Amino acid sequence: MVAEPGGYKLVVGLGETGLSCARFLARKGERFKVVDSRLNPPALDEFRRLFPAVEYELGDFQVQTFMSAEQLIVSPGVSLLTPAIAAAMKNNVSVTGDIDIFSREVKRPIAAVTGSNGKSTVVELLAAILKSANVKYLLGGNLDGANFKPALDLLAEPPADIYILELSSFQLETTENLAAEVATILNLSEDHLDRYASLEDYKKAKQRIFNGCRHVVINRDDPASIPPATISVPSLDFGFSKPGVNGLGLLEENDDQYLAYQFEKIVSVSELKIVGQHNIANALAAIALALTLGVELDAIRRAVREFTGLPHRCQWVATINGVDFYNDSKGTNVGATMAAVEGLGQRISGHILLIAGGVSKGADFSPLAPVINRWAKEVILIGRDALELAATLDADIQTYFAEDMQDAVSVALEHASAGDAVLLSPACASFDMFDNYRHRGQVFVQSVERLQ
Ligand code: UMA
Ligand code: ADP
Repeated sequence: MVAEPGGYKLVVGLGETGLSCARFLARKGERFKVVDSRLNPPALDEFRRLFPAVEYELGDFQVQTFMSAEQLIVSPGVSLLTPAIAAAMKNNVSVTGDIDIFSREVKRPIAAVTGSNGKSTVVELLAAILKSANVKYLLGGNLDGANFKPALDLLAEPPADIYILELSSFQLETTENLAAEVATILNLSEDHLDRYASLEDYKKAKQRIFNGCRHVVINRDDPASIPPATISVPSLDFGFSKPGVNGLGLLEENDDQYLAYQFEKIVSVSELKIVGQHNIANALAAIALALTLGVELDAIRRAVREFTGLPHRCQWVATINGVDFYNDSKGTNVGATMAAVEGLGQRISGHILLIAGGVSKGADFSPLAPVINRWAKEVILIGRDALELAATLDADIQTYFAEDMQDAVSVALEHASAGDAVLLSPACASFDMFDNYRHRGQVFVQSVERLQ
């Protein structure tokens, strides 16, 4: 779209995405303004330093600023239902997001990964596989941690052969035609219901990942991962059953299970350094993506064997008096905590003492109760929605309301026996008590260290 004389693009949000959009627009020599409803958004100082001449508005959104823009570039943290955005859209102002812009600009294939859980693990393992195959890749998008990079910042680097993107439903809402070489929804379970009216709306946002794609990877065990009927492209599937000609799965042999492609064994489950059933699914998904991208099995094998997983995801922290402590602070929704409890429960001789609670994001906690009943002997509750979580647990599950993380780990150790495991997997967001899930995980680790 050609800008009207005096027209401007409006970057909505001044967090990491907004800043990356500003850098991108500046590289392109485009005229833009920035707004953020927060009075002191996180990227403000950096923005002022880099773009002292660019106009910005902070605090309550001014509808006129939105209505007068040529295009809105909306950050993932801002809902399209925000009144100023809705009004501008009604007035035919076009709306885009950083991933949409990325997909129009990039000249090389994209491997795109979304899902409620496992995204970061899968994209990091895929990156490790590409590295082992000497493929030049760049990794970015929603994932944070050591390899955090907003997608548009990837375009400022020398081009890669493959761009791996972790994508959230929020980012996909503003993405029209991603046209990925390969796209996958790893799984779908309740999350972000404070932003979506229903699970169906959340799924619809995720399914936009398939728009214009050339291949798909499907989770046989989760129908929500199947693309809509309008998408008819070659696929590979993965799941826990025996693989067919079209996919990956588990083969049983000599008392061990093997991750396998068709009839070919790749690695045995006992060789994996990542813990739990959910991580077997993650490894199968990453292998399916790599095979779709043409990577040889030898390179895949090497990388999968060596991959140790990411911090804050079912990460072993310490053993005290025969009790293991695991940090799964990234377990921020019910599905994630169910997977972590089940995965760990199956591996230990004793029981789990689960530390959970925080901000529920509108979730229904009830699916957790049967899993907790089966694998846990006590739930230690923290945070704002602790009572709500406690109300869904069976009466015979012991519960304890902790004052803070130190209290939680002390009580857990007091009530645990050798062979048990203490697991922090909150099923909730962290911002009532902590800066983010990483901070929560760090406080857990420090609290455990103080017990020693
Ligand atoms: N916000 C306002 N007013 C504004 C703009 C933002 O109140 O005008 C609030 C939002 O409601 C949100 C927060 O500020 O709570 C951050 O929003 P943002 O869009 O500025 O976020 P960024 O800093 O750009 O970070 C985003 C992703 N965050 C979200 O989608 C909330 C980051 O994912 C991502 O790494 C980054 O872009 C780069 O792509 C984080 C995340 O928590 C890890 N993602 C969610 C998840 O994984 O569950 C979706
Ligand atoms: P995401 O990037 O989607 O948040 P991560 O790989 O960071 O996913 O894992 C976050 C948490 O989700 C983990 O700590 C674990 O509790 C859970 N988890 C990981 N993979 C899966 C999976 N395939 N299915 C269900 N839960 C999972």
